[in-house]
Amino acid sequence: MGFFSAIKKMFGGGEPSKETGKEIPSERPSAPSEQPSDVTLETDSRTSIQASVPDLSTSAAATPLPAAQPTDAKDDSDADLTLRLREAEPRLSAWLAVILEDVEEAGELLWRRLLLLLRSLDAPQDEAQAFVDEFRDWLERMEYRQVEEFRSELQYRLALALDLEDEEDERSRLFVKISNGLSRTREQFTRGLEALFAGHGELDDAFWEEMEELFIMADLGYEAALELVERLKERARKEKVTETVGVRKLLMDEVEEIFRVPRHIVAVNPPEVILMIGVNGVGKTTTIAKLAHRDRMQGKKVMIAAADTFRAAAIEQLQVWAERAGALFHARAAGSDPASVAYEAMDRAVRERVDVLYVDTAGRLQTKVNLMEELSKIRHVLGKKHEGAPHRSVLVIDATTGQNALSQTRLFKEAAGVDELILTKLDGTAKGGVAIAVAMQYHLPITYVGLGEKMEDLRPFDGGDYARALLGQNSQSEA
Ligand SMILES: Nc1nc2c(ncn2[C@@H]2O[C@H](COP(=O)(O)OP(=O)(O)OP(=O)(O)O)[C@@H](O)[C@H]2O)c(=O)[nH]1
Ligand SMILES: [Mg+2]
Repeated sequence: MGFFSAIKKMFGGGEPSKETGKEIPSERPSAPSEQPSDVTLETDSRTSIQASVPDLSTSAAATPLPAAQPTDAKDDSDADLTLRLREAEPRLSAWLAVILEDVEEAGELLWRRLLLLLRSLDAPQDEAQAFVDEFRDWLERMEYRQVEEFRSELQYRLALALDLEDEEDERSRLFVKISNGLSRTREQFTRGLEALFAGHGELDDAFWEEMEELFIMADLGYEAALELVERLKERARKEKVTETVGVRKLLMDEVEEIFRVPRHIVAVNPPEVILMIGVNGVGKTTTIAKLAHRDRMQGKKVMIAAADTFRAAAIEQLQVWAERAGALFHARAAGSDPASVAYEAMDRAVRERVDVLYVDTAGRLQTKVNLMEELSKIRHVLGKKHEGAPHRSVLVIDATTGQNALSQTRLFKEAAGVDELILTKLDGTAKGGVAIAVAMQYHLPITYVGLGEKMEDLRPFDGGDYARALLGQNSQSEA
């Protein structure tokens, strides 16, 4: 749950509350505080704390803050801003528009406004301050100054913290992102489809054959292409579609259906343990960092274990990411036994009452046999230390590898077990069609997609959005 989720209650479902501070629950989860890497934290991030209900008329008496100083809330401009926030549409983007008005770059004005926004939304002061401090540190590390450089990340962080990711606003932002990421795939695919529809009026054998070729070219592979055409024929028969133009809708429905793989729900006894697997260079480490970032923004306590002990540089890379995300980190020197690292990390994660443990694994072992043996050893020790662990084995696949994704999935599924897939590097590839093939052949859910190298570029996968983005529909409104 987002740590400012109380605001949902305030603004939930309709008119913004005109009486800020009146409909506030007395308890809420505490904010994620900065967790320096490799430091034992005694606090449990799930502990509820007593809310200190801010009263803007008296908050001048608030404790002074270490970094960005809150302004005197009696200040006229602040009162005016608070009023405008209350009057704004109860949507994140609307609130953001209000506080970013006249703000061009990072600085005191921005920190003040952010604190004001968070406090107006009844975030306890220390949580608001932690949010602002973390964000300011991040901007410094990234060397971003202009609002346009960080607006999107700021909105993403607020959405996660406020538990507003399902909001329509965020969903359409995600759709635009997926749609942009898939533009090259779509371009190729829709051009082929248009030509196909233009060249044939009726659903005859020649039409279906050409469609099959088109699917093969879109990186579905032979088997999946064949199967997809069969399914479309069946749909056309059932729905009595006889003209080629009607096939677009059938295709959209079918693709959406393919992605509707039931998600496996496992009863989790915390810490939830997630094992990241996949071949060399697909994006395992980066994806762990992005997932950890999401979890941290949602107030979870996270640990990352470097069970990729193959190169010293890989361990250092992971440590840097862990620090950036504010996650605990567990590693041993390069060349150590990966299973021992996993075992120790598991032990520590239980003792330190971590919510989520990510185990990063190597992608580059000399032989497949080695890789698979090592993975099963890691799985074994995790399960020995903590019942049910790993709760999820996530196979990371690089979308740019196209057809190769299919053989990787088969190999890992057979040898190591795979519960779900994350598809990375969808931005800019023309091979996004491979997602269909993998989901169709292996009946595995795709849970997230990587749409770029930034922290906010990992987003939950939505089959419907993906189908629409792939097949050239520009809006999700018709959904
Ligand atoms: N454009 C783009 N690049 C990505 C994405 N995900 C990861 N990358 C990049 O891919 C490269 C490899 O990422 P890593 O996370 O190191 O991959 P890995 O699987 O851990 O690699 P090994 O540990 O060597 O097996 C990095 O340069 C990442 O920035 C994505 O979604 N889009
Ligand atoms: Mg790695």
